[in-house]
Amino acid sequence: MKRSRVVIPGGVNSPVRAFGSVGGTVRFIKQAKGARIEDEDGNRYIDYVASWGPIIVGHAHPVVVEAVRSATARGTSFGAPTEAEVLLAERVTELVPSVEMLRLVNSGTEAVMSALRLARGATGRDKVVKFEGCYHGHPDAMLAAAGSGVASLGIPGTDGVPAAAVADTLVVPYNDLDAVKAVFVERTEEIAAIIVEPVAANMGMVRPQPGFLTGLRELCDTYGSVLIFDEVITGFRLGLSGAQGRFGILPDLSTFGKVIGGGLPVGAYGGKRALMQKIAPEGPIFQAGTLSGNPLATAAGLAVLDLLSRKGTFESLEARSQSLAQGLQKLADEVEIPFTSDFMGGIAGFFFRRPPIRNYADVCAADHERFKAFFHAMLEQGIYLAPSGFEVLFLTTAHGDEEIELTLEAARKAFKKVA
Ligand code: KE4
Repeated sequence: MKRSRVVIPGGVNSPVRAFGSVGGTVRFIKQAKGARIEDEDGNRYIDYVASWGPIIVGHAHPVVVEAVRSATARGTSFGAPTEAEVLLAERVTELVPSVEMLRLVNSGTEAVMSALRLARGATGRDKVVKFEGCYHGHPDAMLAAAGSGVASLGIPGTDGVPAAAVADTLVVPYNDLDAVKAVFVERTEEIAAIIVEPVAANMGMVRPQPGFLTGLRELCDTYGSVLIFDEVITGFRLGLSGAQGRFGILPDLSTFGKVIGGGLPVGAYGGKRALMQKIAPEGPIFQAGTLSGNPLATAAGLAVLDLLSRKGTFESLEARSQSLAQGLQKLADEVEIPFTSDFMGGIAGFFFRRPPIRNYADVCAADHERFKAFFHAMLEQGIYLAPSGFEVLFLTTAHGDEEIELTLEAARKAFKKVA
């Protein structure tokens, strides 16, 4: 880490990798296979980061490796359309009912940035509503901290973001439909879009309360605003049609990433044809990218979607998430530690506090010191959890009964240690 800090800020290429909230020694990963990663010192771990979501069929899956290898042999990038991009766009439009057209980009951030620009261009409005604790990558407009009031205009959440960049971002508590209604009553025709993680997974896992997503859909219909589901994490991880398929709610636009690149750089945004046709070169709203639709990433994405389409895949993936979440809950209860776990599709989450956990304030009130101790007690037993209490556990189809049993055995000891 000392060497990498000399040439890379914080020694990492994305802040959460630096173990900032848990401390300790960052592991440099040498290789991975299935549900396991191996660090440069030869230590092996059962992996629940899974590259923060892209790895859903396990690391180095032979079908994915072969797809990327053969694509590479035909050239790595052309800057011209390829059949693979059409195939991937067709697959996504088949799998996700609300998506009639799709544009591929290179990251979730780019997908969100582009979707916001499209919503603003299509409506001629500037304001955007987001939810405290939801993360949508680092477009300036999304780096708004919640202001003082409940439905306040955003204030810069980081240095380098001008106040003007977040002046049109309204930040409200997750699951607080009344707060969103108040914003629309006050600002009626000003709201271009609501952007929401349909299941929040960047403040740990927080489910939408019954009626919350439906309420957002109704408000956007009433006021002519664009409903954007940020499915960069939930897309193709909660099921082949993502969160929108599970909840039966159709957003106007969706953003994707992670899984559809199979671990290679991909993002995507898509939705109603009438909206997407406004994107250049078909329409007047500009968006571009040198490596968008990259042949290697599209090959990996297509291979992963084919593997995920196999019968029973999501049922068994969710069964493993369930075993893990419920097993952790049982072990925490046995030693009377305040603990809440949850799961959905290929995601599991937990907090060191009792329910209810409805929003960012509830998550902040969890015992993050105890999380830190638990994280290390698991890491030293070969279980690699996400190094932050504001993240989730990402499972893969390579996490079998053995991996879950080993994880729960380690957790039994770790809970005793932090009790
Ligand atoms: P990227 O730009 O990192 O590809 O995607 C941004 C993004 C957008 N929307 C949602 C819902 C996301 O979760 C993300 C990125 N997720 C984080 C994990 N919590 C990426 C990890 C990291 O920043 O290194």
